[in-house]
Amino acid sequence: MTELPRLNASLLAQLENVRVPTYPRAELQTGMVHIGLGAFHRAHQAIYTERVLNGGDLRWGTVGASLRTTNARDALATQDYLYTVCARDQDGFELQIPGGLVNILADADALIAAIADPQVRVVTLTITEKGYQDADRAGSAAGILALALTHRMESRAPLSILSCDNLTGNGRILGESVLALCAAPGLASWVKDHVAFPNSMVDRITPQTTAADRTWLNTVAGYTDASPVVCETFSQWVIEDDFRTDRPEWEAGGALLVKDVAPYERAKLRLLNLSHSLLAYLGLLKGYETIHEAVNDAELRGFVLQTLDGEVMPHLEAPAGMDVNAYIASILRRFGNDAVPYRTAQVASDGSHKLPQRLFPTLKAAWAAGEPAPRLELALCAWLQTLKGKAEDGSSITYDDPGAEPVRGLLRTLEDPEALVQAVARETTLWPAFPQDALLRIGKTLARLTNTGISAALTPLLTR
Ligand code: CS2
Repeated sequence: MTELPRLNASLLAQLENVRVPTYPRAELQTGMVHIGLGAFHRAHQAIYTERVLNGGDLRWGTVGASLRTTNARDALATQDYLYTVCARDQDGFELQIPGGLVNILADADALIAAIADPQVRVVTLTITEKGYQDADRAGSAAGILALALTHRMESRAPLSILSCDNLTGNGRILGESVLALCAAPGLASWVKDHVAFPNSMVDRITPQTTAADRTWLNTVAGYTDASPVVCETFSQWVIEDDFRTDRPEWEAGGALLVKDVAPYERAKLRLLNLSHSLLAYLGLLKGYETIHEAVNDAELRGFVLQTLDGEVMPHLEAPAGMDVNAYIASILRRFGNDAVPYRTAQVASDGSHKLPQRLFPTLKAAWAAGEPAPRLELALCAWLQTLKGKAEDGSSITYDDPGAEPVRGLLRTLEDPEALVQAVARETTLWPAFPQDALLRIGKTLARLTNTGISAALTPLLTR
């Protein structure tokens, strides 16, 4: 067998059935910095930018930064920063190699210098929900941005900083964190006037790349790529039209520029991401490894639909003109895409940071309106139950959520579900002040889930 060539710039001209850059990469200028060079950025924002570059505006080459690991840099530097985006569904796949990435930085000082460069006008970020919690830590994204902005103030170079994470008001939250760190004289007021933090809503299901993905790509593409990304074909990006600089014309790639992102963000988090989390926690308890298996379980699917319909939609102000039922149907269809397997454990990870975005606002709205929310309360219990680490068939559940450590600590000593719920509320900072009557109900639901198992707990909540 002949050895497959490795992806790099010299290979591009020979590739068939792969979309490659149509512009001269050597002429790219660096106009953007991206912080957090994971699979999601590469499958999402980078593809919108690629459309702009293919359209001939070469001012938007991207310097990426990946500070937590050097994996991305190690893999991509030897491929001339090229990688394959494989968009797949049941009907087939499409391959594209975007060319907009021009360098990858792996240390904070180099990143600060890159953001300080006046030629850069836009910074984008995908740092996950967690990245916004430790905002005041030195070395956090907000800390790095605040330092870089000191230099930009000296060179009088405005900047637009665009958050692309799954948080309501992501740009506003980031802006507040950065401003709180702007201690240098005059910096805070300069930033208020010259730096924009638009909100944005991002959507494309992009699991972590697996070894199986890499092997599959090698066979279908005829070259090896150490760092491909596999994602669904669907993609959406809604951006608040509030920049202090010029920016790539992402509309050309299908992005929607709007005055107010909030309704889109809320709908996505409370419908799509909530359903994802429901399927992840309930699915893990039922022993499912992937979201597509979980969504094809009639009981779980019914539960998700009835939760959205009966307990989420009544408290949701959807974007004008949005057909919410069609949106929900499309979510479930997308989750069923087994060509892009998404692990329940990946969605479950960092629930301590995700649930406050996806679940708590609706729970609070329901409680405030005096309306019952038994399914949402059960969802919270399912999360607690997975932290005990055992599926119903006795197999172990493991996923990453350092933020949930205080709950794991309580679980080591507290057996009684009702006492556990009270202790989580009293002794940890994971939940905002939940009303006592709700805590009592949640305790009872957790007891039922523990004693009778998941199907028996779900059945009374499923109306026919
Ligand atoms: C998922 C999201 O892993 C998760 O928590 O719910 O990453 C989801 O796939 C994306 O938000 C889809 O755009």
